[in-house]
Amino acid sequence: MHYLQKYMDKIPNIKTNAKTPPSSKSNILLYCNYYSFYSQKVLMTLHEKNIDFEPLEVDITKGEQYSSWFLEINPRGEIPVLKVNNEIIPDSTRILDYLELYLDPELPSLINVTTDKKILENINKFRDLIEALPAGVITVGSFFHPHLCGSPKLPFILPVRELLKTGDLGSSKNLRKLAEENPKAKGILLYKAEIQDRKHEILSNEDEYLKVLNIVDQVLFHVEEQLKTQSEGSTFYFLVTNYKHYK
Ligand SMILES: N[C@@H](CCC(=O)N[C@@H](CS)C(=O)NCC(=O)O)C(=O)O
Repeated sequence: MHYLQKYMDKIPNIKTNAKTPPSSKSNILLYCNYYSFYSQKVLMTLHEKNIDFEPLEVDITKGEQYSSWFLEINPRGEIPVLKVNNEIIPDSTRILDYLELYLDPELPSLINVTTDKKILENINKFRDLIEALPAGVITVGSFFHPHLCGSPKLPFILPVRELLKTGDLGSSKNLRKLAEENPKAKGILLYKAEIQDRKHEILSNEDEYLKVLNIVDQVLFHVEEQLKTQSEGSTFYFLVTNYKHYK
């Protein structure tokens, strides 16, 4: 079973028209896309913590993240975004911290699982290492250099890869155009266009892309080394040693 399937199966109704304000039963909404790495982190956390929420799918392959209604919510035009009542929380890392620290102290902890400072430091060290990996560069770069990668995984079938490649090539130009059309988001979109140019330089150049892959390799080496020090028995849970509540 795909590791996401258990989370996706729980999603009752995928809403595709996020423009329509939901007549929501829940006061927690997640603007997301099920194939986005950053959205997946948040979706898993919401499910692991058993939080009642409503997912609203934003179609990033069609550029829905740059619709004016979405730029009002997040001027960066990025998912995931969490909305709790009228509070907007963008960025997966901020969302995870919000869910862990502020939403409801009664909810099961996923990060602050212990008072042991050494274990917490270790959790945060790996969190930082993994968060620093540029997921978009890694993914889109693999479409430019297929010989460096294994077989692509769903949803990255050839038409999707081609679509995302073309999207990447025109992305900074689009961002600059959008910046002119959306005065409120202008500064952030222009900044994003600059970053996009830099990202494109890296991912389209084989030597530069190989440097990124080497960093991924080093990070995953550390993760594997850590996992080797832990038993895979009933107390095994990612990077946490002997966290007994996860069986
Ligand atoms: N730092 C952000 C990154 C979010 C991000 O890059 N999301 C991607 C989807 S995986 C996105 O929305 N891309 C659309 C775009 O930038 O145009 C986070 O952690 O949430």
